[in-house]
Amino acid sequence: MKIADWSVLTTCPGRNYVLVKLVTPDGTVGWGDATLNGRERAVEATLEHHVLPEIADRSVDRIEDTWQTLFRHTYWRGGPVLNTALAAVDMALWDIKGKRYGAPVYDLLGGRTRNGARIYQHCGGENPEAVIDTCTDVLDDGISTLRLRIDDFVDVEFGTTNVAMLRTKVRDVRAAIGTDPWLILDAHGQLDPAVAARTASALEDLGFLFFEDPTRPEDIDQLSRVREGSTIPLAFGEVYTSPWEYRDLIERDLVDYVRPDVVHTGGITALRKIAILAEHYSVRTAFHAPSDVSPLGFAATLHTALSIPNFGIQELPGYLYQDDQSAYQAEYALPVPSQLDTVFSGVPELDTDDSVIDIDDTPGLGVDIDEERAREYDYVREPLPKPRNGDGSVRDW
Ligand code: GCO
Ligand code: MG
Repeated sequence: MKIADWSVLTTCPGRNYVLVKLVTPDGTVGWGDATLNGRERAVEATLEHHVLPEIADRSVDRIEDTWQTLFRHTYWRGGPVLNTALAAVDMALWDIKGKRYGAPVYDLLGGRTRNGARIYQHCGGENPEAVIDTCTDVLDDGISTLRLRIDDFVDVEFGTTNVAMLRTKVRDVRAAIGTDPWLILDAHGQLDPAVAARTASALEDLGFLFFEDPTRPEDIDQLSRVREGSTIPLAFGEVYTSPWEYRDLIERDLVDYVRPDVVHTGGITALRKIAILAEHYSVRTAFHAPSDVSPLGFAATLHTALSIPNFGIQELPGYLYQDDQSAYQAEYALPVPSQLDTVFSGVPELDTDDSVIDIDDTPGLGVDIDEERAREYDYVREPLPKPRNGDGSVRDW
């Protein structure tokens, strides 16, 4: 069976999503997510001008072979733009395969290894008091793992910060929520290695599931400094765009959780490759999935999460947790995708009482797109944050 037709659909039901549609001669449709936050048009152009014309007429059955050709025959391989385009094709092919065999994708990946995926929720706020209020609300709703963002507690300028102040404020959160819930702290790669190491040991006794992105993604050696002085589990890798970028992290025991994003690392096929390597080193997954991953990409993430043995925890996109809206808006002031359910149907639903999310046995990825509605929401150019230090120099966000 060949790929008979394809199209790219960019929609903005509150925020931008780029979707790829592949169609077989018998009319089976597969959808993939090609959203790269802030650089959507670059992926759209890659798909329209290069990737999709080249795969027309290929067999829809050969997912791995298509992955290999799109990854390796580009010669200048990898990177966020090319691998996001590759990911969308990969997801759409898995969607088609599921529909053709009448099976949910997780069944094609070996079947369920669990009844649901344990999730964590972002808890943001304009100041630490507001963060505590958000945490309390989220816990009241039955979610028991809470992710904090370093900027809500301290100012990180020039890669450094007041670690003692951070500890005091995080301790206040712990005092307010009690001993049971797990915490996650995301430092967004903003800390210099020495400061990251000090932060890790200062937070060690405060009940962290993991400390996320303590240092910059460009140099994983910086993580060994953090590792040496602390036993806090580390999570890393959400900005990486190829399975190969996880190899040293895993083999050198620099992480406890890997955070590949299904959309940016090359789809379900890439997530599987990373998860299998990680399994051999007892490293677990915490797949990246904030609201810049569409419901379709999130479904693809879940199908993978539900079928691997070393799943750890799953990030929840803010749009699946309604009470999250204010916290989400506060975080980077990014838009809330409020008209999402007019475009996407079959989106996985959260069972808050259990802190887990599950997916049903609809064949394929299980998410459908209302193309007509999607076309009503035109692309809106939304620049990414561009923070500066006090002296005007560039600062990470
Ligand atoms: C996370 C992330 C995101 C990123 C976003 C950038 O842990 O989910 O850090 O919220 O900021 O993906 O586009
Ligand atoms: Mg993060």
